Amino acid sequence: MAQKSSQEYKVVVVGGGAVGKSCLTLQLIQGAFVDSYDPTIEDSFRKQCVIDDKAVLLDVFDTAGQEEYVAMREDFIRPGEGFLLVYSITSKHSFEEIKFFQQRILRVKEKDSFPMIVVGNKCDLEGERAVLTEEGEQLARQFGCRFIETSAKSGANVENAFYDIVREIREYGRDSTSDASDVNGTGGRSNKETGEQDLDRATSRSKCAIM
Ligand SMILES: Nc1nc2c(ncn2[C@@H]2O[C@H](COP(=O)(O)OP(=O)(O)OP(=O)(O)O)[C@@H](O)[C@H]2O)c(=O)[nH]1
Ligand SMILES: [Mg+2]
Repeated sequence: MAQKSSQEYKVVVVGGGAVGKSCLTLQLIQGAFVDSYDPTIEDSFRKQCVIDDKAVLLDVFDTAGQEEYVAMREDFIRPGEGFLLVYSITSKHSFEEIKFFQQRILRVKEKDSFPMIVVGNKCDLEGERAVLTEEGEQLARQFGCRFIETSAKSGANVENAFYDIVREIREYGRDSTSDASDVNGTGGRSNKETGEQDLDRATSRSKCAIM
């Protein structure tokens, strides 16, 4: 019998300029960090992973944060099945910006909810923190999605952020077929209910291999 191929997930990384979208993507794909800043126009990567014992092919789209390249964004939003809404914990402005991205995604998708995760990056820069963890949690709760703080520099929680969005996509797929009354597509879960347990689940049951 032919071997069952991996389920493919199209994950899109969005957020303002210089919040660390490319570094998060690079850290996931190559396990590396670069200090220099080179604004993205568009990039995409693929990685084979095992998430919760299931083989997965992650298609990661790294989008432009800089205003001059924003026209490209809709081309990424349309095929996207799940979104990382990334801000930098050192920038209140970037935190405010993800509200705009959330709205934009829902508008393009013509949905009241869609798989997303709020990602507070640069958590290694605690001394420069401008957005409290509680503010991130609160916004994620408002969006009805998971929240995670990451550091593309140290690698902290980077895999968990990408794995959690895959979990959101799976749950959204299940909910939309099994429970049409669940309008926010979260199975009635609040972020608080899922947060730490999901992290435990991620660390204990997920592993990744570069293709
Ligand atoms: N300390 C620290 N610096 C980071 C982290 N993530 C990214 N950076 C730095 O922040 C700058 C911007 O990172 P990028 O990943 O290029 O940002 P981006 O969001 O892709 O930017 P655009 O492509 O313009 O939208 C670079 O100098 C990175 O080295 C992090 O987790 N910690
Ligand atoms: Mg970039």
